[in-house]
Amino acid sequence: NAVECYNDVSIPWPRRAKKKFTVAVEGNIGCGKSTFLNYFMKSSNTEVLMEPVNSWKSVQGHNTLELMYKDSQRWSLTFQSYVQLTMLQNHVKKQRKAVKMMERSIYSAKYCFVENLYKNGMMPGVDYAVLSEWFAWMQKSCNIGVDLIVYLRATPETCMDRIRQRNRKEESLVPLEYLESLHELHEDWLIHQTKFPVPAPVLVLEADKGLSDLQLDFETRREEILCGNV
Ligand code: DGT
Repeated sequence: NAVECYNDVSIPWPRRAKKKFTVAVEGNIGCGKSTFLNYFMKSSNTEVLMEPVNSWKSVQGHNTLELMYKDSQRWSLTFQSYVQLTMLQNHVKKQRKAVKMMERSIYSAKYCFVENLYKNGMMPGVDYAVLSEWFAWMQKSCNIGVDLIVYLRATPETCMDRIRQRNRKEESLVPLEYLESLHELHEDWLIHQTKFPVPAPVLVLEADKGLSDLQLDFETRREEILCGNV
């Protein structure tokens, strides 16, 4: 049980403190989160929850991601309230393996994306207030904790190149300024840690490098990333 585990010094810390771990993988659009998750998906004790982008593109037949990019003023609240729901569903989903890895979290949806829309005038104050009330209530009432954040830190220019290469239809309208603004919000939240609470320790991986170099880092940091559950 958890207490025995806590006292067993042969089990590496922090696995000793708690048997199951949740890792949230964060970073700008196009920074390489899917590559990271695909890599760790091969670990037998790890379950991976990819971001529900496909469900955002088809909510009872409506593509909310596309609507949000086409007319943010009109559709931001619609989109963000659905993102918040799908993130909550991932947070509370029963964990069967020792490590649960999530692509993004309810935190980056709020602290980076909602904040960005509001700050840049794409979301009215009243919509921001309603989402903030929901978010505060969920923090108090739901089990949305994470144990580690892996921040894939890439420059907006690298992200732009990768977005262009993958050529997702909805993202054809994403300008560099949007990525720059999101980058600053991730940096404020996870590196400077001045703006919003950080819900877990942050492990930073520099993600501008090429895929094979990045995978070497994944391997070197494997034990830290899987919290000792290697
Ligand atoms: P990766 O593997 O690092 O390239 O990850 P992506 O770019 O596939 O995944 P992500 O989460 O950065 O973004 C997927 C798309 O969904 C992208 O167009 C940005 C958008 N998105 C994700 N979460 C939010 C959100 O909370 N609000 C807004 N407005 N857009 C979001």
